[in-house]
Amino acid sequence: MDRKELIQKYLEFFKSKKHAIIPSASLIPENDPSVLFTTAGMHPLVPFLMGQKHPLGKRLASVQKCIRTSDIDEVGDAFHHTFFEMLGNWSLGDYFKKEAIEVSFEFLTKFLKIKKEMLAVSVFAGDKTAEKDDDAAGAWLALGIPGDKIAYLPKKNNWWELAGQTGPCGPDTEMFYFVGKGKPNKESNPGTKENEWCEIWNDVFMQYQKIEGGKFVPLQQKNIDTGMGVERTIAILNGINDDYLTDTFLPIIKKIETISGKKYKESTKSMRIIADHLKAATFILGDEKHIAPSNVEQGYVLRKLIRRAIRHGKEIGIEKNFAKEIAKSVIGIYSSDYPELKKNEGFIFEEIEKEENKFKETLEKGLRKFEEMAKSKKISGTEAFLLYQSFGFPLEITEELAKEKNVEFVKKSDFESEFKKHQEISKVGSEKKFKGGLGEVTEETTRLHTATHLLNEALRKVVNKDIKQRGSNITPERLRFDFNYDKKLTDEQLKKVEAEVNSAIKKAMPVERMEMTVSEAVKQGAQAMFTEKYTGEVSVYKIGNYSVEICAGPHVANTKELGKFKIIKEEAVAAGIRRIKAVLE
Ligand code: ALA
Repeated sequence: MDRKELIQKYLEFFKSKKHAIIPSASLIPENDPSVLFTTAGMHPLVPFLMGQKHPLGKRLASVQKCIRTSDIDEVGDAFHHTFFEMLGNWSLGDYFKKEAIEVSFEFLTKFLKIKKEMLAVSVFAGDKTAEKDDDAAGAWLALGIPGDKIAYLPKKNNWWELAGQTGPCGPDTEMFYFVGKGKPNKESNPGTKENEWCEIWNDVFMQYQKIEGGKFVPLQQKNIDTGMGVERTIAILNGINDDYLTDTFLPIIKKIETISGKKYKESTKSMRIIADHLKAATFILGDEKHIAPSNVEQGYVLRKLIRRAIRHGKEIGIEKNFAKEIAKSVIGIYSSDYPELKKNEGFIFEEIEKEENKFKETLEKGLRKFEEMAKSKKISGTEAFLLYQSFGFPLEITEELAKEKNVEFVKKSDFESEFKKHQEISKVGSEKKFKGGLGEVTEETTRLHTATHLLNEALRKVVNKDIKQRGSNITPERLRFDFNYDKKLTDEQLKKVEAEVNSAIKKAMPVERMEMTVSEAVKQGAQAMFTEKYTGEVSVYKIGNYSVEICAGPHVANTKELGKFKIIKEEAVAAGIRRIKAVLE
């Protein structure tokens, strides 16, 4: 069975069980700045698990693109990935534990035709928070899973919540396939012989909410949240104990073999890291949010992934640029299901190659510097920070080099504190940037604020419809506006933008303030910076029929109050981010 067939079977099966199929959401969570990436199919569904009504009903299913950076160190083995696809089905206060387990079992044994003898499960062992899950175990026993194949495990294994967050959570039951030699022994299960079992599916019984302070309170509705890893399931269905040899990876591995002239068998770990990291990078770049490599947030994860892949490319003897070729092969596998990859192909190729060139400039020198530092057989956090700052080595690369060369890492915490200092400096910068100058409300700043909304819209009209605000800062003298765009604006484009704003000003449009929920605002086409967190009603400013934005204000009452708009500067601030400074005369 191949990837497409599994996805199709899963979605059709759940459709037949009256589930509505929902599309994969963006890899960058909407309105949730506390996590960088969508890590599970439930992530976009949090409000609905908390009780909000979903427009498509109480039963949903999807295949969701996910990024999990917590497993980044494990990448290199046969089953761990930073990017993966998750199949999931949800009950929003509809069916619960027994039915969810029965449906999972039916799909595994009847539709995927997995033999019962090859399956084992784990259930929650119980603690102060919730009791031992005898109900789940009972449901498995009733379906014919023998008692010795049911492992009772603690919270660490059988409890699911979004890492580090408050929100819906609960005990779970996990389903495993036997990947040991021959047939499973009587005493083997995921508790006793962990290495013989590969987890393929997780049914979470979401009946609690984790609140501030780490306490758990019952949710008003009992939900089911499940997740099945596409790559792993395909591997076991084909009797291969290696995800990288399934159709989700094989074309990429083959491409790496051709480019390097080496065999997968000999360079397994490096090839897996290259394939995984550049697949994840291609998906992040290809997401509609247009994230480019940088030193903060998602951009930094992207940078780490690309750079680590480039380092491993060098390790297996690749001299020329190769990242773009790998991205092409990723797009080849996935673009029919994720059209955004094809649509953003130009951006993906340009950014991945730019990052590769940039890192290659310092990689050689950085490796020499590392060798020099490593002579003492010790490397310190401060030295690692120097490698980061001067040669662009993310900590993970230095750590990996140290491990490979048997060099001891001492006081790694020094790296973290230096890095934090560095990040705090940029955070202070970004806080200032996002404040929008509201600390100082004067007639001038109010006028410039309204002009910023007009500029935001004008850029989309005149330059590119995908432009989005990435930051703004207003002083009484000028406005500053940051947005995503990967090229310098030409003089002609700048003139057009200026003229567009001035013509909007001349239309003497009224500026109206309204209050509504974020989803209503989005429905009305409101612009919003996704990094902001909104709860409840938000304030929305509408300028005639020209612009709608979620914004705290303040604004003038009519655009005719603005006078003449003039751009004084256009420059780059980071990869893929441009800045315009403008004044009102
Ligand atoms: N949200 C659950 C998981 O990711 C299903 O395992």
